[in-house]
Amino acid sequence: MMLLIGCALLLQFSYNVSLFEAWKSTELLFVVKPLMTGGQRFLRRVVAGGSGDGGSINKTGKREWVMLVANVNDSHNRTSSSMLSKHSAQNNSQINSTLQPCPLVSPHLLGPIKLILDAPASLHEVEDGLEKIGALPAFAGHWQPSTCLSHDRVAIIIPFRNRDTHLCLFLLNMHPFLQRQLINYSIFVVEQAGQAPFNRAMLFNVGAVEAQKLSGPYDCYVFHDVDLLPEDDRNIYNCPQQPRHMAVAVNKFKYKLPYPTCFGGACALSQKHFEQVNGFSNMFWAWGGEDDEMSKRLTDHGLQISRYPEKIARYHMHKHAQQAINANRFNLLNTAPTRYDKDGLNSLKYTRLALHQNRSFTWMLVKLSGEPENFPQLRGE
Ligand SMILES: [Mn+2]
Repeated sequence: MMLLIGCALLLQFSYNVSLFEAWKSTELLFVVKPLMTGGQRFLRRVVAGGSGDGGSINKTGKREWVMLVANVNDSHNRTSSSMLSKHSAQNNSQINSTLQPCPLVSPHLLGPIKLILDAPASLHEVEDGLEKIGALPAFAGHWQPSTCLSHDRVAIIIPFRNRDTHLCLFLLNMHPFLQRQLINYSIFVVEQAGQAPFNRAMLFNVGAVEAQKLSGPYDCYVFHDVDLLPEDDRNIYNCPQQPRHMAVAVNKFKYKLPYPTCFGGACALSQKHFEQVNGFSNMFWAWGGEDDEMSKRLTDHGLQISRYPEKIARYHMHKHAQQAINANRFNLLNTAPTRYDKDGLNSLKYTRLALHQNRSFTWMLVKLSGEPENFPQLRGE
């Protein structure tokens, strides 16, 4: 009993320390409020206005972002779930020595699936829904089969900003999907702080690096847009021998691959290949080009892009407004080969401003370095 209390105190303490470090390192003042009472939105943005209520000061002296509070549990529950995950991790490592490898084809696959597309009102609703079907992870969006040993340890990396509803739908659909595939996985949501154009590829780099630090080693990364949902669970979320482009047939493009070198939407890369090509480029701010750069980066390193057939790798993309376009993307693409070895993982600079580990995902807020000076120039098209 004393041991349990000791563990609880220790875990509670380390939780607070990690948050405190985030505060200290950025000199931001956060107020983390327990949310998630009935009907409240799960990702409540506390608009920075008054002193100490979130937000940071940008170069022009304005508060430039709003804090996202993704807290489900009060501190007591957080401690319990941390303990649960620790215990299950111990149990799993004990079980692991006797478990057989999972079957190469999971017996739980359904093939084409009916997606849940009705937006839940809150993360509470998402997690309640997952709990009802036994698909809610114990901690940090991590799950692994208890009856067999998974072949891969997969980190699912989701770049994020202002897409709360899409994230709810992603979690609700993807947890049961991945569990049917008997994947050992964790979901990481990497939110870009500030007002600079979105840098999807750089957020992928950050997510992979942070995943390794937080709960690695991972053999495999699935880099995934938050607005995409796979429609067939034979589309396995692991890393094959060669990098895999996953979002082959998307409703938005009439379920056809738009062009042969396409690498957009969702892709899977092993840790080995990801390191071999120095990760994604960090230089693509605003929409477009970063996926083509990775496509080129892979083939220029002698790798081949693999794909499931169009009838399996089908995706639903939620409708949304077109994002600001990077008018400079073709120039960047043309000159990319000269930068592979200096633009990527080895030049990645960012600050992690906050971290929160929910039951259904790990969320982090990051400030990216090297933001372009003049944002409007990027919106040239
Ligand atoms: Mn989209």
